[in-house]
Formats: sequence, C-alpha cells, structure tokens
Amino acid sequence: MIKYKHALALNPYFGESNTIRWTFPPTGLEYIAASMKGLVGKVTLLDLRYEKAYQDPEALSQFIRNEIDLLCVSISWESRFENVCDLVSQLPPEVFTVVGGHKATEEVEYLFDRCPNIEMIVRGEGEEIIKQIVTGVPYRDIRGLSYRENGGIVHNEIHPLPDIKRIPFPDRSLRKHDYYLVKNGVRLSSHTFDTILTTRGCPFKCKFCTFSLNPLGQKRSYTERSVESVIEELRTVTADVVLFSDDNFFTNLKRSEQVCDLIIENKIKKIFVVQARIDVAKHRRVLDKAEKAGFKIFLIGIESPHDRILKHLDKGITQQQVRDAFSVLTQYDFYLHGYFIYGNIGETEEEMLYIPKFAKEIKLDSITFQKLRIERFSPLKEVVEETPGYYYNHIGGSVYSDRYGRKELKQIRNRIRSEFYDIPQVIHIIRKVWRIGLVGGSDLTRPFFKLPLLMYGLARRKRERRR
Ligand code: B12
Ligand code: SF4
Repeated sequence: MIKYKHALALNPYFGESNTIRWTFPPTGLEYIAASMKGLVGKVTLLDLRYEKAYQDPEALSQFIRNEIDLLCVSISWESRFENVCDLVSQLPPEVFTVVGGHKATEEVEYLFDRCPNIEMIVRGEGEEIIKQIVTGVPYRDIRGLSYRENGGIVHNEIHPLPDIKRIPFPDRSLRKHDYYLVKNGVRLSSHTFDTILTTRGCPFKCKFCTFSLNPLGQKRSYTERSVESVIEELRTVTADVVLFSDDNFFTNLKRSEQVCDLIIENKIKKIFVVQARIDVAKHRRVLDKAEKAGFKIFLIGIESPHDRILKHLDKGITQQQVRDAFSVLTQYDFYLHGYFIYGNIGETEEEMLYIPKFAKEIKLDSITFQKLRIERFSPLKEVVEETPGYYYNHIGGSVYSDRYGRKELKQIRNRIRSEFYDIPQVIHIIRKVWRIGLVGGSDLTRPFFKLPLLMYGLARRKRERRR
C-alpha cells in the first residue's frame, strides 16, 4: 500500500547571484528523489532557483496544499540559511514535512524550533532513511531520524552509512530545465552542467577538512562504485560539462585510469571537471589518459604556499612538491584552479599576501581563497580553542584572531584578489578557456550583448545587500 501519493522534493535556495551556486543541480536531493521512486505515487522536484513563480511562499503553499502530501526539503548550504528557514516556516503545516541535508544535520534543534511545521529531520546520508519513512517503518525504528513526539524531540541513533554500490543514480528525469553558468540571473555560457558522484569519502586526514566527516562526526571511509556503473550513469548524462563531485577523483589511480579508458572506449564526449590532490602529477600515464578522455578542469587543494602551515594543516605536501607537481601539470592543456586557505593559525599578513605571487609562480589559471573555518567535528576546533588570541564566533564560521579580525582579513582578501586577478591574468584566463575549448565564440560575445542586463542585476544585488 502506497502511503504518500505525491511527494515534493524541494530545493529551497534562490536569489543567490554567486555563479557557482547556480551552476549545478541539487545532487543530494535527486538522490533522495530516486530512492523514493516507486515507493510513493509520484515525485515532483522543484528547484526554486529556476522556478520564479514558486519563489513566493503564498504561491508555493497553494501548490503544496493542492497537490502534495509529503514535502521533502533539502537544506544543505550555510549561505542563505535564515532565508530558507523563513520560507520553510511559511509552508503549510498540515502537509507532512521532512527535511535533510548537510546544514539541516548541523542544525537539528534550531530547525525544529525555528520551523514548527517540520515534522522530522533526516541526519546524514538519507537514501536508506527516506525509504523507511515513506514505507511506514515506525519512527522509533528508523536510525538517523530526529522527530517530534509528545511535545519533545526524539533523536534516534546514527544510521550506518549507505552502501554506495546499491544506491540508485540521482533522478535526472525530474528536471524541468538544464543547468548552466548564470551571473545575476543572466546566462553566460552555452554549455550545460551536471555532476556525477563515483566515490564517497576520502582516505586522507587533512586537519582543516571535514569533507569526509558528516555533521554527525561519522568518517566516510573511502568507497567506490564499479567503473561500469559510472559509465552507465555517464551515458544518461546529457550535459556538456560534468563535475566529478568525488573528494579526490585520483584516490585510486588504477580505477581513475580505468574510468578514463572506458570514457575513451565508449566515445563519451564531455568536458570533465575533477577535484584532485597534487599527487596525481607523479602519474603521467593517468594524466595522458585523462587529457584524452576530456578532463579539462582540475580543482586542486593546495591550501598554502608555506611548509609550516601545510604541516600544521596535515596536508601531507610541501611547497617544493607543489612546484614539482605544477611543472608537470602545466605541460598539459588542463585549466588549473587552486584552492587556498588564509588566516591560518600564526600566519602573518606577509605570508597571506604571498598566495597570489605563489599562485602565479606555479602558473595556476585561477584561484579561490577561503578563511580558515571551524566545523563541529573539525580536528582544528580544539587547536583554535587552545591557541591564545584565536577564536571563532560560531560552528561553521571563520577563525579570527586579535591581530586579524573580520576587517583585517577582508582587506587582505581584497589584496589577494586584486593582486592575482590583474588585467594580464584575466586576459590569460580568457585566452586559455578559448584555446582549450571551454568556451566558444557565442560564449564570449554573450556577456557583451547581455551587459545591460548584467549591470541591472548587479545594481539590484547591491541594493538588496544594503537593505
Ligand atoms: C561537490 C561539492 C560542491 C559542488 C556542488 C555540486 C552540487 N551538486 O551542488 C561545488 C563545487 C559547486 C561546491 C560549491 C560549494 N561548496 Co561544496 N561540496 C561539494 C562536496 C565535495 C560534495 C557534495 C555532494 O555531492 N555530496 C554527495 C551528496 C549525495 O550528498 P548531500 O548533498 O549531502 O546529500 C545527502 C544528504 O545531505 C541528505 N540530504 C540532502 N538533502 C536532503 C533532503 C531530504 C528531504 C533528505 C531526507 C535528505 C537529504 O541525503 C543526501 C544523499 O545521501 C561536499 C563535501 C562532501 N564530500 O560532501 C562539499 C560541501 C557540501 N561544500 C561546501 C561548501 C562550503 C561549498 C561552497 C560554499 C564553497 C565556496 N565557498 O564557494 C560552495 C557553494 C555552493 C552552494 N550551492 O552554495 C560545504 C558545505 C558546508 C555548509 N553547510 O555550507 C561542504 C560540506 C564541504 C565542507 N565540509 O566544507 N561544492
Ligand atoms: S582536503 Fe582533500 S585530500 Fe584532504 S581530507 Fe579533505 S578531501 Fe581529502
């Protein structure tokens, strides 16, 4: 017997102009939708980023009241969390509401308090848990679930991590549109984008990183899907650009090589984006195959140019190793993007400002740089708490010090940005993306013709910020 006739999988984020936040589908939610398939009458997925009509809570509520008997909301990101809470708390209380996602798992108590209409929160990876909810397993028997009972909140014990070999592919059939690069509501690229997840977890233990720790502190041991299932899923992907969301695509080099071989063999023609560690540079055969298979963008965690800081972060690499790796990587036609962290414990302004110089020395095409952040189970949390003069204001927030507070770090951030992204660098980026085929002619002219719209979007965003 089917318990729910029509489930709505809702991605409640919208109004965000940051390009990267618009580009990819809500993968976690699509996994949840796929797991419910066949167990509920029908599943509809609404991604509010692209559903203007439903951004109004009234209109959304009306749709939910008329059609939906199970509302599944994904709350994944730190940014716009309060806006999402505002929206969710206005949705119909009579419709059974389940929430899940990374941020929801971090904020269980707060969400129950803030949104009285939330019935239950799924903590951690939700594929197995949602199946139990929709098939009517008694709540007390569902591990990983927090729910309301007799005016209080019950937290069941943690759910074991699901076996990724048995999880169905994310349900892409529910999409009503493609995903693409958007800036201030204006489409910038003709390419469409998607993600694929072929492994979960990471065997490394960098001290600042909680990628493979979920917000419950469970370490996701590294697990792989079969290469055949990866190819089977890739064959269903229609997008031009595909991000391998794996924490490090090259953890098991033999497997990475097999994936590349099969992509080539099966003539799957896409632009692939991967997250990687510099270690991959030691394996030219794998790089040769990756290049041939269409891997064009490498997102590489470097974190710091300073050995002292790299050691402190337990990154397991040195500045010299980074230099050696880039002398190899730059021989390929890869677009190389580096991640850095600034504001590390004991780091001086001069050291932070070396980031853009170093990035140019090793010939990175682009960089992003983040302040050191602390999450609940981050091994760095204790270190910060024990270091005199260093503090953080909340879990998930940035680390500051008496010497480098919010204002000082903002100034440093601006200097890193302007020193790296100077005019020659911007020209280099445009040339490179053109040369290696990441953009075509229409992509370069598109922003030009849409300049008035872009300017309008920018002005509107500034106005919103001021309010
Ligand atoms: C790939 C990735 C990206 C991709 C996005 C891909 C996408 N599809 O959106 C890109 C590169 C764009 C990206 C960008 C950013 N990311 Co990111 N990213 C990841 C990464 C490595 C994997 C995410 C993923 O695909 N997980 C697999 C899916 C299956 O898991 P999931 O989404 O959590 O969903 C599961 C559960 O949460 C739950 N669930 C989710 N929704 C729902 C709903 C219901 C109803 C239920 C029952 C369950 C449920 O079940 C799902 C299936 O198991 C994670 C780290 C990690 N290993 O998880 C960081 C991570 C998610 N990113 C993070 C951050 C901070 C960012 C950025 C803000 C970085 C930046 N400063 O630019 C940006 C902003 C993105 C945004 N949308 O705002 C943080 C999030 C912390 C937070 N709470 O905000 C993470 C956790 C890394 C970390 N520890 O710092 N990211
Ligand atoms: S920074 Fe990268 S390599 Fe280090 S633990 Fe996190 S995901 Fe793994």
